[in-house]
Amino acid sequence: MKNRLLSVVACIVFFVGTSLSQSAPKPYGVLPSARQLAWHEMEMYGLIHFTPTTFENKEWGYGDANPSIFNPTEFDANKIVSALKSGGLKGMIFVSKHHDGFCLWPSKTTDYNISKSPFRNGKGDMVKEFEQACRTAGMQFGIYCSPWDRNNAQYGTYEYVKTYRAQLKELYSNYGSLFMSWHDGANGGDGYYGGENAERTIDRTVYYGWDTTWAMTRKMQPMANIFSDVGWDVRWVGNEDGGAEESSWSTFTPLPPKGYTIAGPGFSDYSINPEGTRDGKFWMPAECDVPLRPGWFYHPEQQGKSKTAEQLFQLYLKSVGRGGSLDLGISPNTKGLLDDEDIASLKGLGQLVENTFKQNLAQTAVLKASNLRGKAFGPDKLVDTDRYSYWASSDNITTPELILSWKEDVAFDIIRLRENIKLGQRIGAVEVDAMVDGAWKTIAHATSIGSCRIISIPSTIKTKQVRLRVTSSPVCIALSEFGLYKKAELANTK
Ligand code: FUL
Repeated sequence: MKNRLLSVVACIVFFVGTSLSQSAPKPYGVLPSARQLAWHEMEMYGLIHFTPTTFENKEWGYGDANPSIFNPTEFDANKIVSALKSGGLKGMIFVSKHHDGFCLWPSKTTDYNISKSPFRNGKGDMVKEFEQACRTAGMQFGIYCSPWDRNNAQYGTYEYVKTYRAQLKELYSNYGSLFMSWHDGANGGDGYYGGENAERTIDRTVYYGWDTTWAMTRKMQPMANIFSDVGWDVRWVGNEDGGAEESSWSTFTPLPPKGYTIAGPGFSDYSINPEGTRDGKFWMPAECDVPLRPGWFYHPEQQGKSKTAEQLFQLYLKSVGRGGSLDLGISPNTKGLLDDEDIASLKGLGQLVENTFKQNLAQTAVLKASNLRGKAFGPDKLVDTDRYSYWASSDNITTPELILSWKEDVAFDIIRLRENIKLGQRIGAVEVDAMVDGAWKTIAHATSIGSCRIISIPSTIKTKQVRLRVTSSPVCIALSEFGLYKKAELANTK
């Protein structure tokens, strides 16, 4: 009887112990929403600038261009979208209205819109054409509607803010589910403003009433990430060069500019945006925007100056590889087509990303972890293709190690790490060593892992053993990928 009791107790202890050690780690800090998770998974998308400003060969239209100049006779949204898709981009944001105020859809809010242009004999809706091309290609669609409007006579008054919201309402109502609503902080002051040709200033801290506008965005488009230099979901990286800092945290606490108590679009100290904030108040990862050509709009004199596929791949490493996204500016010419060199660069980028990350060499290694939380969280989860399965350490182990061994040498020059961000951004820093001439040699160091951290190593490493050391973490780890890759070479893209 006593024996039987003892074995029952032992069984209970065993099962409780096992299930405790196998329970998932508690989340850490602020967490991404479903809409942000979906955004992280996209990695790259395009930002299309194409308005009468293209036909004026300017970067900022003044708001006085005659709609009759907008006549792209060879425009085909499907062609542009398929070029983006070949680049590995997963969506596009269409600048539906830029600072010049011209609406690329037949808006009821203003006469300054596409119906007054010769495009499709005044029956066109370019927002619709792009949206449908995206849906057909399996790409996501988003919009940019500039708050600054250099055409509108009422700009600067509350009447205009109502008009702006009505424009957003049209865009949120008629173009399906959007992945992003992109808002810009630029406001240069002067403009046409219904013929006044004047300078108008607004108080950026209150004029647009962003909280009201964005509450409307949430309600009408719950999956749309709100982007701005301090957006609700995604922050501007703080430059237009396409790269975040080496350490770029997905969490962020916005900083008001000197003399202000609050921060918002167009009034924040964005010097902190490239790095974000470790343990920040909000999950607000960085979007790195950069045009493919030198300007956001097409300029014939910039022929031959498009970024090459190799340059774009380097930007991919500095944006997506630092936990953010790459938002690539694409500018059709006056015919409504992309330039051949732009198409070639996009195609090359797509090849480089796809071929580089095709084979994770860590999948062929024997993996040995210094700590196991339980079978459900073993190191094998690091090399499956599920972004959210993960290797976790026990609650009290914050600096575990992993050794990967192969029978033959492997050669790699890129390391990719991912955390299961559903449990927050946990890890503070890692180091990676390779066994070289019988001794461990440190080959890489990184902070801010998050959804994706790519480390590019200047020269190829050949080794039979690699060691990952988590060197700092406030809590146990939840790492979902450890990948070793060899950068691909560019095949002929013509
Ligand atoms: C900026 C704008 O002023 C540029 O014209 C462009 O649209 C860029 C993406 O955002 O702030």
